[in-house]
Amino acid sequence: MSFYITTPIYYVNAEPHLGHAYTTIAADILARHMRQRGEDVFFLTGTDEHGEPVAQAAEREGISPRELADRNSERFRDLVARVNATNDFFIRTSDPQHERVVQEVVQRIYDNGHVYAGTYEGYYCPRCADFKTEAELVDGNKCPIHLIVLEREKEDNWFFKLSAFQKPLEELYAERPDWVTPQSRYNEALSFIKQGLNDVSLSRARLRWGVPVPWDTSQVIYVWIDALLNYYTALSYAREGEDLTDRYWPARHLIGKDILKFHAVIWPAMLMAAEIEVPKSIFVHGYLLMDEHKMSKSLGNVIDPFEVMDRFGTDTLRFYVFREVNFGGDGSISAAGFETRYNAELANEYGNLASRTLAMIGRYRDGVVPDTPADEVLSADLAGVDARVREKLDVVDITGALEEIWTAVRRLNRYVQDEQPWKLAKDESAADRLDGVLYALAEGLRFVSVLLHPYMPESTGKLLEALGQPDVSYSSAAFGSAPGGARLGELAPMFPRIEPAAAA
Ligand code: ME8
Repeated sequence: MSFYITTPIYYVNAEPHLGHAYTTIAADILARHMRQRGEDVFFLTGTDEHGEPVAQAAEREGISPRELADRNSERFRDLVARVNATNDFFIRTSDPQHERVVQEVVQRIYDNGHVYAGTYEGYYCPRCADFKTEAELVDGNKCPIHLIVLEREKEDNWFFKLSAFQKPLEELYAERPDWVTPQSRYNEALSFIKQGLNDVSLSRARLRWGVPVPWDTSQVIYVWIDALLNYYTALSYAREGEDLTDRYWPARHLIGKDILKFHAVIWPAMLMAAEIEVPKSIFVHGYLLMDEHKMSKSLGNVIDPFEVMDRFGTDTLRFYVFREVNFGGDGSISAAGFETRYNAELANEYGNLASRTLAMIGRYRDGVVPDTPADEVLSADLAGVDARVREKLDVVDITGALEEIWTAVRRLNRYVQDEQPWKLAKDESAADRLDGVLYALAEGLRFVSVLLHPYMPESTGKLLEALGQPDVSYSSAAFGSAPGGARLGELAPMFPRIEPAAAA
């Protein structure tokens, strides 16, 4: 089966921050997990480069939009590599191949009779690139997200007949109750639709930085129409000489809740208008907060993900954000929180389990994992963890799946405490028992590491190598399935404790 997963494409009006890394890592965890299961995965991310958000930021910096886009797109590409994301393609909406397919699809929407010339009169936020109703404004006439004063605009442009899709959208929501999750976001989108849909501008008359409207090149296509189409256009040119659309479309989208309306209302209507199948699903996550405020470049309270990774490593970042904040909801993160979880969970629990296990097999069995059957009690306790992780990740419960795995990590540490292998080692008559305990520990460590692999690919990869068991396929995630007899390799300390003073 194919599994096509996407992140939003990020605006290049500023440098990436931790919020961007968050969605990209989430998509990567799902992509890696599905590859473990042998699915045919395609993972897309990229940058959104047209429209006022970028044009105005470039103007403020005194450079051209293209220069700004080139510079910041590269930073997003660096971030993707640095968080260890295994994306299959990185799209830029300034790619000529993207622009061509955008024009084709928009032309089809026009030919199908869903576009008309009209006049937009109302408020527009250039940072959101979004038309705002009066009810949405705060403090008189400020954007509710960016808190900047909005001007009333009047502009002749092309309109997309979103209102004509009210009924088809309601039907879509009725037929597919889990096409937007979590449920609260489904309810939010549906109630927005039920309030009655207004037509939306499909083009901008005053802006030059964008894709020209094919039948009226004096205007550019509205940036959201251009951007949403990235999910579709990418498949047509991501592989040279090959069109992947039939193989992977429709997509599963991961987005933040800030862009729900575009993805859950406008996007499916556009696709219906162009006679293209709507997405398989949309999962909407919450905000990473700093001191209870959304982390965002406009509020200036962003954490630099590169700095975090310099200090704690990539795997720690990948672990921490999903452990600390329940994926789907909002949650606060902090430097102190990073440090606490790093020491308490990665250093003391997982790292310690690994180093103790390897050290004991080294000391008591010359570095060779004993070949004995798995401990039955432990087997019973770990049975079903792999199935539950899989079920949770099938519904994008990234935090819930991690909690399942972590319960198993803790169970293994308790096993060490209960069995006290260092005592068994002193008793000749307990040699068989010690074999059993050491095998169970090596096997338990292997088992949790295969499950953890999508979250922390680098450290689990090294550990599995050291265990002589590099297979990360999901079918190998069965406790007791790998035979003993492997000779252990070297492993540098995985998560050395950070002393608070040194970390400050
Ligand atoms: O909206 N917490 O781009 P953008 C969690 N170009 N996630 C966050 C976050 C936070 N504090 N801040 C940002 C755009 N994100 C458009 C999208 S898609 C066709 C076009 C993440 O650069 C989250 O995924 O503002 C959010 O939806 C996205 O970054 C917005 O990125």
